[in-house]
Amino acid sequence: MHCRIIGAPIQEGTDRRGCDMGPSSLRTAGLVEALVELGHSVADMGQVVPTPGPLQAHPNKALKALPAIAAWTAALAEAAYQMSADALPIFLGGDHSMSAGTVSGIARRADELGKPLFVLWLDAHPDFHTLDTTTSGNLHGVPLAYASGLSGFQGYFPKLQANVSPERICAIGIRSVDPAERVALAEAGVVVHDMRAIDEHGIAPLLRAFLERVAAEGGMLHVSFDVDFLDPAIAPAVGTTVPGGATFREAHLVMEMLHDSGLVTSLDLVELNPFLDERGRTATLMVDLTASLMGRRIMDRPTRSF
Ligand code: Z70
Ligand code: MN
Ligand code: MN
Ligand code: MN
Repeated sequence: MHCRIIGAPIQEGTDRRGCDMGPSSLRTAGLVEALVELGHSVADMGQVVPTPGPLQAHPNKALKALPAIAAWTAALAEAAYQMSADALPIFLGGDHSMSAGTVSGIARRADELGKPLFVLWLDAHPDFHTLDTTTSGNLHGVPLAYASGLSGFQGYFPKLQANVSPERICAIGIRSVDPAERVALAEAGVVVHDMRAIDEHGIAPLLRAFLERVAAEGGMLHVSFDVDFLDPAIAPAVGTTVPGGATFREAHLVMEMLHDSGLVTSLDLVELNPFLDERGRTATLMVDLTASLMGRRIMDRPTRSF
């Protein structure tokens, strides 16, 4: 597999500073080396630079850094479109507002190829606010709603060239949802597997059902991995820790199943805040999980089914 690494040192989407060091930390933890070791060819494309556009004031006074996030979104959507032409792009955040750009750019690529795009959202949060419903004003809370084509972004964020259909989104690990998001997720038809569902059924059957849908429709699959999907006990380097997250073993299992499916076409690694890390522990875990997604295994298996 040919992989492209793209850094997006964006941190204006969150109150907590330090996410802009995420790409450096993931590189330092050996991301490129891990991929090469697995036999992949890797091109590190460096960092994306935001492209500012025309500004417009928004009536929601809570919104923070709207012009900056719009500028990042424009640049990242273009980068995601370009970088997905001939490779598997891996986007290094940066806070999760990064995915407004990456998912919409990949959606444009999928549209051009005539393939349905599916998104696996691994996160404690659904990030499904619109510019009107967010009360914190932190724009890492809106990327999935924007990329789904929800209304209210027109004139403030870059015009969407393509969107992901909300019913082709599967969110796993969810355990912190605001009231407006709960309503919007249900209306849009996003498939949400919260922590209770994981506890009741186990994470494997939930993921398997989704992967079977992606395979049946011949879709592309974008995986957006927020560090806070993981339990804070194993992944402390994130600004918004929420107790009760995915375990080490659940997370590796998800990555291994994704690998065996052969369906993943792009990946976000977001919200790593090295300023909060313990000697690179979380960064190293994110690199190890990426390695599992890209083919690292404990033992060879008789079949490669998922
Ligand atoms: C909350 C808000 C959020 C990520 C926190 C939290 C949003 N729903 N997203 N961390 N990645 O402020 O809108
Ligand atoms: Mn998130
Ligand atoms: Mn989150
Ligand atoms: Mn966050």
